[in-house]
Amino acid sequence: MTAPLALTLIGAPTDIGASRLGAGMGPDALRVAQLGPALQRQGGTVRDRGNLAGPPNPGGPRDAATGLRHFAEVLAWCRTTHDAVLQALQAQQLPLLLGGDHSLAVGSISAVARHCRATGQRLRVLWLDAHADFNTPATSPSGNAHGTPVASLCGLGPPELARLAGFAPALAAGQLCQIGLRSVDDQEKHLIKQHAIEVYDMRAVDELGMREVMARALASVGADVHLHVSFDVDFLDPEIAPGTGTTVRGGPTYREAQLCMEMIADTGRLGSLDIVELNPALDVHNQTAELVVDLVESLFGKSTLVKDVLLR
Ligand code: HAR
Ligand code: MN
Ligand code: MN
Ligand code: MN
Repeated sequence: MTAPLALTLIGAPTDIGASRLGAGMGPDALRVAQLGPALQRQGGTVRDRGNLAGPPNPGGPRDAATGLRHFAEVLAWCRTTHDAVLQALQAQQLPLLLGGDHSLAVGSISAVARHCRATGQRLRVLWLDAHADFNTPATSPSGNAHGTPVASLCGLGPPELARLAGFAPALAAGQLCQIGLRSVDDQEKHLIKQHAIEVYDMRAVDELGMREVMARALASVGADVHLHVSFDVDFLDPEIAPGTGTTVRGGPTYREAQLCMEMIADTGRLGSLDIVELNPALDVHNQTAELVVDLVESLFGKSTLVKDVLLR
């Protein structure tokens, strides 16, 4: 993108879809870690529109009707997120959703899908996560909505979520690529196979290396593509990123994560971003938020290449 980036930060302070509390403090942890100034240093103009408002987390068991925990509140947060992200896109802004848990991605990605349909851009979604988030209420072992957003976006599960974009499915299977998976429930594996989702799990990262994984994931990203990145902080190895609710060991290292972000930046097609599942209550001295800011700087073009300095 050649025009200077105009970024909008949208805080969604909720842990409505998770079982552990604390992801609602994610937006402020990112602000404390100086996300806005870091992005400004990458040449963007940054507008922080503050935090969205939504219902508190009532806790409690699954609803009998939907099979999800406090479905009404999840839906309210996703609707509000959808509207804020769509508004930013329509104002030619690049929205950064600061979660909050990953159920919010139904809201953000539905808005991006709607925007792409209106503008004729091709949408590509990179889902960086230890988990597939492909459960439906019927397959979910927990009833937690943060384990279900990919299924909703693929048209499964409660229609109020699946139809948030105004059409369903919001995403065709070919538009989605998942990277970093290492904790996938058996029934999710069946759904991934059935929908022929492009997946690079950690075994693929081990065998191919992050460079080849990203080359494949980004191969179809040309000038007509709007690239959305949905970055679940538990994508990262817990040794470097302890501040998230559902850590799974064996994730990308610092260097692998940097390369992942740099190769996305190199496409110049990043159009929207979710940063989700950061949980400062589980962190030590906000180090995970600081790491995320460091990686997001790379995602927006910060280069540590010696060659780039010499050529400038
Ligand atoms: N698959 C499990 C479930 O559905 C765990 C989901 C883990 N949650 C996340 N999402 N952090 O990425 O409950
Ligand atoms: Mn997730
Ligand atoms: Mn996850
Ligand atoms: Mn766009």
